[in-house]
Amino acid sequence: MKIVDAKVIVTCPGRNYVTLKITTEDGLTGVGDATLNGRELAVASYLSEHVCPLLIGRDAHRIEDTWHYLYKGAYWRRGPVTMTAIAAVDIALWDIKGKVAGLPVYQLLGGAARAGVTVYGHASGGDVPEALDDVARFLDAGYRAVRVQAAVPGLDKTYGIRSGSSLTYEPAAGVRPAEDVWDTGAYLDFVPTVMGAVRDRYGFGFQLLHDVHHRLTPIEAGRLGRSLEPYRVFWIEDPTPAEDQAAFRLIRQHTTTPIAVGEVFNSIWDCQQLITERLIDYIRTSVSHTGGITHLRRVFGLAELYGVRTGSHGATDLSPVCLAAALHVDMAVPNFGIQEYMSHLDPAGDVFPHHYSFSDGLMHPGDVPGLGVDIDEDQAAKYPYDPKYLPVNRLRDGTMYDW
Ligand code: CS2
Ligand code: MG
Repeated sequence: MKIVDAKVIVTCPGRNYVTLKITTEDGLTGVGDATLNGRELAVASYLSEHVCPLLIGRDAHRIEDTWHYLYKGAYWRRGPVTMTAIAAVDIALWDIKGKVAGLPVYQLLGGAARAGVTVYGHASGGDVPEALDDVARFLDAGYRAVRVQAAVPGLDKTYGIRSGSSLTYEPAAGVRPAEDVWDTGAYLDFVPTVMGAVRDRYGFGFQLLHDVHHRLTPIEAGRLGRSLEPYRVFWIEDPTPAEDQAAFRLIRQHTTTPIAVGEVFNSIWDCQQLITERLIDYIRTSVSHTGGITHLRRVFGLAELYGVRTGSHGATDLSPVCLAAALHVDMAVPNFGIQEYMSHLDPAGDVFPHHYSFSDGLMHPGDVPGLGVDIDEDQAAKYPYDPKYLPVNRLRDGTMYDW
């Protein structure tokens, strides 16, 4: 089944997305997410200049061979741009294979290992009362897991705080990176009061999560983890810059609070030490930044051997195509943990018609053949690319820091 067309569609329905659409000689199409927040055109160019021409004439059925053709064939290996580009091809080919087989992709991955995919939503607030009220919105909507972020007193801006009436937090804002100020001491003193207030108000009948977003040193992360133990958080996420895998040995010496890492990773080698030394409890690699379904299954398979569960990234900058593919993988993996779900900004739903659904805290990818998501090119054309950058952080003395 030869590939006769492969094109990159860049659109901005509420935020920028990059989508690869592959068409076969039979007229079947498949879509893959190639969005890399703040560096979208790098992946779009990698695909359109260096990958799409090589796909023409290849057999769409040969997913594994195509993966290695693109991975080994690039010579220069790994990295977020390369692995997001390969992911988009891989996801699109699994979409096509599902359509040929007449099955939803999760059936090709071993079938349903659960009734649905437990997801967590993002509650936040400009202060503790606001954050507590926002938690109620998610619990009332049926979520069984809620991530809570609150603005740190004394800081002008804090990661993860939604503004206005939007249901979604969108960090990529300015045409140049906003420069935020960070204060670790203020943060470490404040977060336990937030988690304690949540448990005081709502009890322990749901999973409570928090994203540290790469901002602590290992010993600070140990201190935070220990301070949160009374509140039984489901995980602290990205406590320290994830590339320093050995640093997590120090965190583990100081706390039993579970740790989730991986959204900035793009290959199994990025997380091999964290998994094989059991330095984390959840691996957050996403299907669209980690080489697609083919490679993500390898990461999750390694994690299963070491008792590490999945907890894939699912912020708004991962498109509805990514979410659909993630849900198919989540349905089938044995060591599923949880899936992040931040509803996409309007009018993304007009551009990406989909079959996935949410009910009673669980999501399901749907049972149509393939991924159950598509891109409406006419709608996509209405929303031209709008360059946006993620913020940067500086300490109060101006030192560049992790955002
Ligand atoms: C965050 C993301 O959802 C999360 O866990 O870490 O919002 C992250 O900041 C964005 O995906 C960056 O583009
Ligand atoms: Mg995160």
